Amino acid sequence: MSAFPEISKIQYEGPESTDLLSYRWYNAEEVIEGKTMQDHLRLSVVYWHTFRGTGSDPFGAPTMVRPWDDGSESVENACNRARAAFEFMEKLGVPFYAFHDRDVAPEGASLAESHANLDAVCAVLQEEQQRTGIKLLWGTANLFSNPRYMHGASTSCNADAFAYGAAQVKKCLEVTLELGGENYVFWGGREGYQTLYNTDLKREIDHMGQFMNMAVDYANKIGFEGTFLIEPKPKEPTKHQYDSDVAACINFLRSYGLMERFKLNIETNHATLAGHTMMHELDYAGAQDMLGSIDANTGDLLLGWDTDQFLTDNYVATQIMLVLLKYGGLTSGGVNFDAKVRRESFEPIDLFYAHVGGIDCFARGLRIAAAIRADGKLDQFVTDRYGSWDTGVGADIEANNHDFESLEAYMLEQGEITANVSGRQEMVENLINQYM
Ligand code: XUL
Ligand code: CO
Repeated sequence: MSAFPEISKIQYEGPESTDLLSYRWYNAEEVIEGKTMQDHLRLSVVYWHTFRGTGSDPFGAPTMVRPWDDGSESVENACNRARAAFEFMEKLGVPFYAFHDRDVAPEGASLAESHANLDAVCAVLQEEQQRTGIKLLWGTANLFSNPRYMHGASTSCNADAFAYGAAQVKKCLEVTLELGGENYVFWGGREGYQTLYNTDLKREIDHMGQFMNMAVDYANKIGFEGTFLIEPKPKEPTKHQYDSDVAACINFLRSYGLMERFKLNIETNHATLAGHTMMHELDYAGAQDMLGSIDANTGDLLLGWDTDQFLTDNYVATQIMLVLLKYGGLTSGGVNFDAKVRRESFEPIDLFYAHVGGIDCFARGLRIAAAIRADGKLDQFVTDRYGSWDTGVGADIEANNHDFESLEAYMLEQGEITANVSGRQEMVENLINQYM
């Protein structure tokens, strides 16, 4: 039985199309900078929002109408939901999906029962992956919803919560391996604090380092070769999340000897909550060779929380794609739509409008970024701006042929620095506008 009988496969119809259920910019097989759009973007649908989102909020009950879902926590319902999810992804034409253990399968009355539920649903996921060719971008364990994790998992004051979390991640790694997942994500759910008065910060972060090292050891033991990704977020649900931004995550990974096996999964709305632009977070990660994957969404300018909306802003998508192309693109990562339809957009067809728009926004961003790069004016401007480092004293400093003494001698002789040149921010912003 079809979950979306009124929808046929979304087609690329080109920029002239006015059909809101067609792609105007996303043409999967079209080659840009030597790679197909599909391979550049590696689009992915998230299970949690798209198939478990109910529209409930702190002020009201669920609104979503999902005819394929009987609302129960049964394994049978979970299996039917999985089939609906694959029909959705197939009609959208996306190559990947991502899940938490507890979104795809219901939590049981015991850990053993939860493991068994996950195995049962995974058999259906496996079947559907084979039927459609859709692959798992990443798996992750939900270590934040159950009340046992109220103080966190790996950073909990309760050692048993650490142990339970370890057991859950162990199983989730096995399942991710079985389903051929290309990455494994850690988003630090409740790994943070509400007040430092009751918190042993050093002990908690040390525990998190130990937990991640155990995950790497177990992955090596079972032959999971995928990339581990940490997803930075500064707050919500805790006042301060330890993985607060890209720089904090890199510092954590370096401190605990995890740089080899980890990269970052960077989310737009998390970046803005941290007081950064997405472009900043991506560029910082890229500069450290830590760019792994992106959770594609956006916040709302006037709301200070994680609204997880679908991105429709061509400027932000262009900025994202400019940075991704600069650092050689996504490797094992993807553009993962960690975004949800609004509570008022409660009909199944809204899931299509949302994803088609989000996909087209990224496809357009890719096209614009590639045009900017092909034109070369922006690159040339940046290259010229740093020209003083290509010859003379600049080149000598970069080659480590100077120290404070030799630079003092140089400047005493030179007297004053060569004249500065304008940064031309307004001109550069106008230049970007020429491509939009
Ligand atoms: C929470 C968030 C998560 C992670 C996966 O803000 O983004 O959904 O992406 O746990
Ligand atoms: Co996310």
